[in-house]
Amino acid sequence: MAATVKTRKLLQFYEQMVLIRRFEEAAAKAYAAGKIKGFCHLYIGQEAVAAGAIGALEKQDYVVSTYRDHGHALARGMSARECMAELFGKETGCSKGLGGSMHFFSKEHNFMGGHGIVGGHIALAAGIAFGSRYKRERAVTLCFMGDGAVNIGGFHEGLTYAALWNLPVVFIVENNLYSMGTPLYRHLPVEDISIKAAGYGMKGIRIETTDIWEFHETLREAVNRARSQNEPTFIEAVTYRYRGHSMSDPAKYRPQNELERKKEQDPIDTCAKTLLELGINQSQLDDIQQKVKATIDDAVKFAEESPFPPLAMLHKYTYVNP
Ligand SMILES: Cc1ncc(C[n+]2csc(CCOP(=O)(O)OP(=O)(O)O)c2C)c(N)n1
Ligand SMILES: [Mg+2]
Repeated sequence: MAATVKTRKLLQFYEQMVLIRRFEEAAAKAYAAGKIKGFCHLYIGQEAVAAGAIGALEKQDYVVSTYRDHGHALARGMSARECMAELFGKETGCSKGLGGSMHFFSKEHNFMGGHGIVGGHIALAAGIAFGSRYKRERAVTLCFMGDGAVNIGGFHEGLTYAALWNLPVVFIVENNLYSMGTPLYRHLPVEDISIKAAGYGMKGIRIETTDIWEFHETLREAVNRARSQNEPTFIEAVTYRYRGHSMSDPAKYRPQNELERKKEQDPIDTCAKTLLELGINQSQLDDIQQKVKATIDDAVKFAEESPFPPLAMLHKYTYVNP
């Protein structure tokens, strides 16, 4: 790929990752101020996975996410306004204020949740991929999950059918080394999760990097395979979350210095370094930071000023209205 194309794409990735991080920092602040209720799981540290993977998709493709979904939604192009308003429980939110942090949805962006049940969405992703193959849409479904999801029944069901029926889907395990406070070695008998793919006759790839370009290239190949050959792929992205599992977790279970060591390989810093090497000036990166700050300030103001949904909405989406 020509250097200029790479630079342009990397600049986009840089902006997206900064957007996700600033969004999450603003969410943490609003949560501490009591403006966001319920669960709230932040994505800080994992930004390269969302941006690098979703950056390989086309408009008609689908994304299915977990309860740690803010970064995926933003990378998919959902606005900071509609995402922040959803966290605040406001009517202008992407799920009309009824879903909250764990249940972001957008029909416009083919963003199919936001799911609170660990692993419950994996068979759903296979179903969406089945639907788009059946309708010959040439659409690929990208399904994110955590390392804690791979022991769940839904994982087995989803991967079995994806492989058996040659579905255009890419499964990505974001292995951030912990399920809540439980480290990987206490809930999985293997360290390399990607080897599970062999049991389904599926291609398995393990990638451990905070270099978004390297990750993106891997994803592009997998997405192409799904689109052109209906061949599913199972990818393990080894990553790290900087914050606790949710806002109520002080994350005291980490070994000493682990967080500091991981931060030395920060995905945003790594991307900035590559961009500087490619000839981008620091002032261009500063401009992006300023632009993102304005976007986030605006999103918070929008969320604060938006109305709560009226009481009459309470049951509106409980049943399908013919
Ligand atoms: C079926 C089910 N069991 C338990 C829970 C409670 N729970 C919520 S998140 C979580 C840990 C999942 O960790 P992982 O899949 O590694 O994702 P991460 O939070 O690290 O992104 C658990 C056990 C749940 N939501 N659903
Ligand atoms: Mg995890």
